[in-house]
Amino acid sequence: MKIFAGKWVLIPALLLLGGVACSSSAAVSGTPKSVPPTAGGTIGIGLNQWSITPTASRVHAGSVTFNVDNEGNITHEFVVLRTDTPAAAFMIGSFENEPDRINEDTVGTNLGETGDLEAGALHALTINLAPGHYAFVCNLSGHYHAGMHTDFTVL
Ligand SMILES: [Cu+2]
Repeated sequence: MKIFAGKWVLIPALLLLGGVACSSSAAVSGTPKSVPPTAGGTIGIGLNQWSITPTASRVHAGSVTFNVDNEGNITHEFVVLRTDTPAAAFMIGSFENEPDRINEDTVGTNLGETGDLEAGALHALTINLAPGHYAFVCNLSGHYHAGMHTDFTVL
């Protein structure tokens, strides 16, 4: 009898978890995400085909640690660029003798990057960020073109 009763407790708990997941994903696609209350902080970064998904789109200036998770199934990288240009508006061309990349030397200032991360790899990157507009990109050949870019604001 105890096991049977336990199942009835478990089912509503799973339904509740499903409801929370749905409502949080709906919030992500809508209004601006929450701003951490203190300077700097920690931001999670999900890399995938073909997207870069931060856990927040804004942060206060200071030391920021990006916990980068390659959730995809191929190699990706995470590059932080300080630039006034919207992340989706960079010209695509040749960079470091490879086609279909943006020129990190001209589109803005490269403040740091993870380098190549194999599928499933985790990498923490800490950068001191001043207020301004930033673009996060994966600049492996073809990856920016495919959609691996997002805007980020430091307040
Ligand atoms: Cu990539």
